[in-house]
Amino acid sequence: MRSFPRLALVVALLTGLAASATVATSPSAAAAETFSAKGIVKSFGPNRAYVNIAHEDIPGYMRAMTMSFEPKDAAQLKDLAPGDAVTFEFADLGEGKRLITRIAKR
Ligand SMILES: [Cu+2]
Repeated sequence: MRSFPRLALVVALLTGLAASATVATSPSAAAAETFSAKGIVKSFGPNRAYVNIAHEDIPGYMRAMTMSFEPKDAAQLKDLAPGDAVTFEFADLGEGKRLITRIAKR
């Protein structure tokens, strides 16, 4: 069976990839902390794929600055406009990805 060694190699590689992916993702998944913040909506990305918010200090996380957050669901951003003051909660998923879990005007 000529193709068997190749198949075995592919299976071994995939198993190895799956194992390393598990190792790579579990620390960040465990560290996916959520934070509450206040800020002002500044602008949106194309199709509201993200929102730039000038956020206030977030204790234990970072000082005040403007940065982007991705909505968990695009509908979360539909009633917002630049200049709106908001309170929001987000999860830091690592690698610069921050997902808004809740956002409301204040
Ligand atoms: Cu920031």
